[in-house]
Amino acid sequence: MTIVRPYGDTTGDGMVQLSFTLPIPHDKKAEGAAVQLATKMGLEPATVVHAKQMGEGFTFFVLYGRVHHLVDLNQVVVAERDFPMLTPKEVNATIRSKLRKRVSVVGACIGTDAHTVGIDAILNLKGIAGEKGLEYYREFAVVNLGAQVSVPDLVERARAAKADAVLVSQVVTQRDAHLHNTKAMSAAFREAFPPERRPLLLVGGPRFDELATDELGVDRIFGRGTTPREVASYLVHALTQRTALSQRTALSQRTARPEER
Ligand code: B12
Repeated sequence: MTIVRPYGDTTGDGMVQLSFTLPIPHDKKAEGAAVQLATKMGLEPATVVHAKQMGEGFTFFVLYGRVHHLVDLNQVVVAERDFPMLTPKEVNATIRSKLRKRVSVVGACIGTDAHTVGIDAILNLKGIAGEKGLEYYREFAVVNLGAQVSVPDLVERARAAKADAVLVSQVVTQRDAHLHNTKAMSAAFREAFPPERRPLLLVGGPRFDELATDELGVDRIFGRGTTPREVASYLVHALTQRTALSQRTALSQRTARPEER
């Protein structure tokens, strides 16, 4: 089955639930306004199932209604995982055999963002979802700079730690802060390092589009529900590929005939 539609009470009935806030006090007219908005968005018929005033002059709504849209699964584009998931043991063994040095990782929340729980979940020993963070892996050397780190500081700390990878978390998305901060961060690293020496740039947070790597100038974007093992597996994959590429380049330069050099 490649065409699907939402399900509420009976299979394929098209029923969905939608929530939003309007900047008006809660009364009958506000509920009518909510229905009007939902109808314009394609819910037909739309019903208010929950409305609650949130402070003065704002109302939060939940509406339930039918949409007629179909989803074509053949046209769904997502960032598929294109690297193998490794166990911690395999990660450590691959680093030892293929990279032959510990992998230096520097992480931070940048800008004014103080939401450190996400980056801590990935880096700290404690980890998340039953998985230990990167500090648990013998072959990762982890520096976690915590909250509200400026981009120039991050660049300097990455340089001092000879970082192979920089992991940045951005949770606050107000006025697209996460996008602006990430672009500023990737531009600063590109300016500060020659391409072959620039650390891998990973950014994560619950509201990123994982397909936006080119636009943001980063190597990989990790979204909601990321686990440390996924990040460790990606790092091993990307760094071993990078090392293999630079070894091939060095070899071809050495074996090139003098007139080609
Ligand atoms: C806890 C929390 C706080 C705590 C943060 C404590 C701390 N040390 O982190 C405190 C109370 C300080 C706080 C403050 C604020 N908060 Co707050 N906070 C939350 C809350 C409830 C949970 C966030 C969280 O911890 N999630 C759990 C972690 C594990 O999930 P995660 O961050 O998504 O991380 C995972 C993935 O995204 C990914 N990941 C994340 N980063 C990275 C990085 C890399 C490199 C990788 C690989 C992966 C990765 O992996 C993680 C593990 O799976 C959310 C609401 C919510 N329910 O989500 C609001 C929320 C994030 N906060 C919000 C706001 C507005 C604020 C304040 C501005 C409020 C205010 N007016 O003061 C301040 C801002 C402070 C600041 N300067 O940043 C809004 C953000 C809205 C927006 N989209 O911009 C939210 C969504 C609440 C809301 N609905 O309004 N907050």
